[in-house]
Amino acid sequence: MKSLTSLAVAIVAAGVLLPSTLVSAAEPTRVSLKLVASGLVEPLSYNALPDGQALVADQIGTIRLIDRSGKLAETPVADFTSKLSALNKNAFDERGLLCLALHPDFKKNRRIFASYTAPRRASAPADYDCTLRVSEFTLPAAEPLHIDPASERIVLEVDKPYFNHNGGRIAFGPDGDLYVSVGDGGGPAGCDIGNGHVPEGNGQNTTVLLAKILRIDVSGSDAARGTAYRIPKDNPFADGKAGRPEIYAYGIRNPWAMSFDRGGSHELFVGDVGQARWEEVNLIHKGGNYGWPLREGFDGMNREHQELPPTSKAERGLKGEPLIDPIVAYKNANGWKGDPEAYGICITGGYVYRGKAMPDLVGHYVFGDWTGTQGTPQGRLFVARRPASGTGRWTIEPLRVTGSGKAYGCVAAFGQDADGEIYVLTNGSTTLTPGRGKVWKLAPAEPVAATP
Ligand SMILES: [Ca+2]
Repeated sequence: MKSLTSLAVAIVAAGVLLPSTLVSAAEPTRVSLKLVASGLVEPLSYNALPDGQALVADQIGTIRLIDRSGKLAETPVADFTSKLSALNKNAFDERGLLCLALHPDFKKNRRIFASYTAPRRASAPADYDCTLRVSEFTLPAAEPLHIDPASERIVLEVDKPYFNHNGGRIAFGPDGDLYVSVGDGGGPAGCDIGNGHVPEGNGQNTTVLLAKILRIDVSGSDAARGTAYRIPKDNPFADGKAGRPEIYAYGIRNPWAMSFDRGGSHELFVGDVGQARWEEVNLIHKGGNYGWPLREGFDGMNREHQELPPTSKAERGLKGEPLIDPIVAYKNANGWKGDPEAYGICITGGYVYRGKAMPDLVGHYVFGDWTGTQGTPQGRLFVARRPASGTGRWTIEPLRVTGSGKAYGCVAAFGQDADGEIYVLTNGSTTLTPGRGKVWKLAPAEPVAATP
């Protein structure tokens, strides 16, 4: 049982009582990272195949195979480079090949889904940046494994005004439907403000697909709607009257990343990248409004001065619906300079651990932060522990990495295999620079050498 004494310590700032990050006072849990693959640029998706091999998607547009012996094959399984919007070379970018998802019946149908940023489509405003696209491919079983890029079937497209805040994570739910995370559209001002943003923010505007979690049924197309997918009948706005029928939940800023718990009640977890003050994890419920850009973390939001304490704290959305709190929020070092509890600047959502190697983590949510400090590759790893009551706020603890995997760099994404073990996908720099991307497997701490 974790000590409760450190919980709910209120911080007085600008005369407003702010809820604190919930940090366990316990000694950090020690883990290690075992190197699985290196020589990538920025791996963003790790997908275990049923035959014991795995696919790794690199942001620059390639999908590569890790074979049964653990070797990363040189020849890509697929090369989508020519499908992508232009990327910033040797510089920071949020565009590219973002995520892969195997169909729940992959063993039988070999269907595989990919999300990536494509060039701006002709129907989008001329000053928009790119298109977030979800496509389907087939991975023939014949070895060497190869996806023919020409076999693409475009499933869904969302116009993006700016290069950042794509979201772009995809995952199949226990219901067999495909969930898609979409960011608020981005822009230099942040705060859900700018070209392609409405005054109330895309987060609160249910007539657009930006700043949402979407749910679609990819078992067939819908001729009446002219879509390559169907709308699940119980989607919150399925009739299209009060919002786009694809929407499952809303009020989300930049959902990076999204995962279903393999065990328990298969809850949906989303790490929502914050603006300047709070990074958060949300448990997503159907129809839920998660507050952005009216709220950040457990707090209100100051959209004119993002790093300053909030000027107001909205309790309800525009339809009068309650705004749902995250289960975890931690301080962003940009808004809380020098604060020892400002753990990072950009959350990287992970997975609920369901493996065997670390019994202490089972049922708890392992995640990270891109980097503790802007511009330096110093990511962080954490575990958020489920409250004993089952509901409410979770506690957050740093995971201390011991041994040779210590200098893992930026935490770009996570993966999980069929055994529930977790993979950490890293970039040794903050830019798309060749050769610095690695895949690691989360493992128990290496034994500490006895000191004389
Ligand atoms: Ca929120």
